[in-house]
Amino acid sequence: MENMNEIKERIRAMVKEEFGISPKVKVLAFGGAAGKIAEYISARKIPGVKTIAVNVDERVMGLAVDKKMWLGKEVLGTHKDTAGYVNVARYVVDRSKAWILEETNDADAVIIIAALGGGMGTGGALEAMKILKERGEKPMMAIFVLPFSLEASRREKAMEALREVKENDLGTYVTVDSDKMLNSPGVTLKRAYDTMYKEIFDMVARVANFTRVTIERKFEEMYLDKLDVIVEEKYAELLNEEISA
Ligand SMILES: Nc1nc2c(ncn2[C@@H]2O[C@H](COP(=O)(O)OP(=O)(O)OP(=O)(O)O)[C@@H](O)[C@H]2O)c(=O)[nH]1
Ligand SMILES: [Mg+2]
Repeated sequence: MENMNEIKERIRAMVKEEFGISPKVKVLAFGGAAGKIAEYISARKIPGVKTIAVNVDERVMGLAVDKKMWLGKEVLGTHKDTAGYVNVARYVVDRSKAWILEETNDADAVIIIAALGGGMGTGGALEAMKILKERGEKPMMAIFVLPFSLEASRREKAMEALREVKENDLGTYVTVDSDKMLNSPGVTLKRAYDTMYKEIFDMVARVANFTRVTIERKFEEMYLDKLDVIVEEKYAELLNEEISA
């Protein structure tokens, strides 16, 4: 009896997989620091999560993530970076609007990650949120790393970006403050960054899990009776094969 239920449970899982209801969460990481965070997430594999690093900096191509987007060559020419100019990043990302929409089209949820304060992180994230908000309908959230207060002008740029997100209601976001790392003196910067990356990883994992549960629930509501019938049929088929073998 136990065994039968176990087999049916397994068939159930397989049927669901055939229906393609495994969730797809796409993480868009803008800028250099976010690229490193994307690598951290990618190395630890969360089922259903795809990491995409986006930058105008060619070094994005060297990252170990699921996908890399090197944008802006046509705008920047031989310049290697936005040189901190948020508007340059915004312009480049706005030109890549079609790509952003296409890339996120099949996602059940989108997570934007950026360390605010630089050009690409700040401008890229803001512009992408604007693009995704315009399309609407898709769950989206942002995870922002705030620069150290010591980086005064970067910190100011980051706060300005948060104000813009709030005022224009660009989307839900959470912040992870670099200053927090200063609370544990004696800890190396590498260790401190690792703790921060882990915190962000956990957030992404929670979103992925929530997305999976939501999709499964919706699927079960739609197919509940049918699913049971299919499972019974497959189970009977298996039994028959067993008997005739
Ligand atoms: N967590 C983490 N934060 C970093 C790292 N390097 C820089 N930062 C922080 O992230 C902020 C933004 O830096 P980047 O992401 O490198 O900048 P960017 O978005 O690539 O900007 P541009 O190069 O100007 O286009 C900085 O102000 C730092 O506070 C890193 O290795 N890890
Ligand atoms: Mg950079």
